[in-house]
Amino acid sequence: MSDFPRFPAGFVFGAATASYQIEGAAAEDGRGPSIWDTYSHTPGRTANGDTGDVACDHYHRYPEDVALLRELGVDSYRFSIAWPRIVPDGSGTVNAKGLDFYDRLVDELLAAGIEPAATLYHWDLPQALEDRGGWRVRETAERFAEYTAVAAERLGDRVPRWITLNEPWCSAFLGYSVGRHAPGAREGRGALAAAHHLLVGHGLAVRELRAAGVREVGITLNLDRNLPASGSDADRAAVLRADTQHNLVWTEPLLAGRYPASEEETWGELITGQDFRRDGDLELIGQPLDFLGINYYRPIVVADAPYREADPARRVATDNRYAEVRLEGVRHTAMNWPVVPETFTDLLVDLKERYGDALPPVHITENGSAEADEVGADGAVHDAERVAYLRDHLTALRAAMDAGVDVRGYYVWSLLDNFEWALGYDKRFGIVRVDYATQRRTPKDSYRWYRAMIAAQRG
Ligand code: IFM
Repeated sequence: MSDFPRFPAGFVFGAATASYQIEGAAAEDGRGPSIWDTYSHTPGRTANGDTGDVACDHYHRYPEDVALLRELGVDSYRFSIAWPRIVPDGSGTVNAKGLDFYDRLVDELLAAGIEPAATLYHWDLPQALEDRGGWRVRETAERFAEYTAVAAERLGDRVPRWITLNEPWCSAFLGYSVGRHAPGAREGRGALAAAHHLLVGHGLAVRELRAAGVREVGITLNLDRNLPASGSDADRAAVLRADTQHNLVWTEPLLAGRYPASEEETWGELITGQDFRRDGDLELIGQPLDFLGINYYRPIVVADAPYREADPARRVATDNRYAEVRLEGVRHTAMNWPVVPETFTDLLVDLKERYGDALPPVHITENGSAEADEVGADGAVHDAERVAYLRDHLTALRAAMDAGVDVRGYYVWSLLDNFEWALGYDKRFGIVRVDYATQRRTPKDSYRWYRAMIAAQRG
C-alpha cells in the first residue's frame, strides 16, 4: 500500500474508452457508416481484417461496463460520442435513437456516482463527409460544430466535462499523410489542411459548448516527448521538425495564438503555398480553455531522415520529416513502445515552462500499456508489467505536479481491451480483459491495483 503515489484531495481518477473501439452495433438504430467502417472493411488495412462491427458490444452491455467502473471506484468515465450515430450522414437529419443511447449511458453513470466526460470526436468521421473532402475541407469543421450543438443540447445538462477532439495529430497525419489510419490517404498538403480544419472545428465547437453553458471545455492532444538519436546537428534539427509536427502545430495556435515559427523548415513549400488559413482563425482556435487533455504513452527517438537509408535495422517508423528509431536498453510494451516514465515528467514540466500561465489546468486523458496478457490456470490475468507501468507513470505525473504543473485528473487507457485501430484486437490495453468470443469481462490484476490505489487516496 505504501508505494502508492499520493495525489491531492479532489484529484480526479478515471478510465477512458472510445466509441468505435468498444461499441459495436455498427449498423444498429440508424448509425451511419464512418471512415473507420470503410477503412477496416477494406482488405489489407487492419490486422487480421478486424473491424469494429461488434468490438466489445458495449452498445448493448453498457450497464455491465458501468458496474465495472463503479466497482473500480473511479470519479469519472471518459467515453466518446460517435458522430455517425447522431448525424448519420454528417449533416442534416439527427438520429434520435443515437442520442437516446448516450442519454441512457450518461444516466447510468450518474446513478453509479460517476461523472461523465464526453469526447466529441475520437476519429469516427461520417463517411458522407469524407466523400465531400473530409478534414481537407473547411465544411467538415462547420458540420462538426452543428453536431456539437446537437450533442451539447441533449447531454450538456448532465455531462460537465467536454473534449472537442481526441489526438488531432492522428486524424491529420496518420489519416492523411502516413495512411495508417482512416481514411488512409498519403498526401502532404492534405494533412496540413486537415490539421488546420481540425483546429477550426475545435474552435467552432468551443463556441457551441460555451453557448450551451457546459461546465468545462477542453481538447485532448497526444503530445510527444521527442529525443534526438544522437548529438548531431542533423538529428537535433529532426527533433525540431518532429516537435513541430507532433506538438507545436497544435499547442502554438491553441495556447499562444500563433502558428509554429518552425513550420517552414518542417514542411517547406507545403505550408508556404497554403490557402486554407483565414483571417480570424487564430482567435477562433485560441479561445480560452478550462483544461488541456494530454495523452501520454512513450518517448520517441528521432533521427534525421537520411538515417532511414543509413541504418534501416534500427528504424521502427518513418515520416517524410524525420525517422523514428528504437531506444535500446529499456523495456518495450506489446506496441513496441519504450517504457521511460520520467519522460512523462519532462514533457509536462517543459510544457509549463514554454507556456507559463497560458497553460490551462491539465487532465491526463489517456495513459496505459498494451501487454501480451495471458489468462492463467486460475482464470485470472496477472499483468504485473501493466501494474508497474501504471505505478511508474503515476509517480512520474506526481513529480511533474511537485515541479509546479497544475494537473487535475488522470484517466487510465483503457477500461476494456478493445479495437486498437489498424492493429485490430491483438493489442490489449484494458485493465479488464475482454474475451471477444463470449464477451466475458475479466478484471485483471491492474484493475485491482488501480482500485486499491484510488481507495488509498481516500482512506
Ligand atoms: O487506442 C488508442 C486511442 O484510441 C487513442 N490514444 C492511443 C490509444 C493507444 O494506441
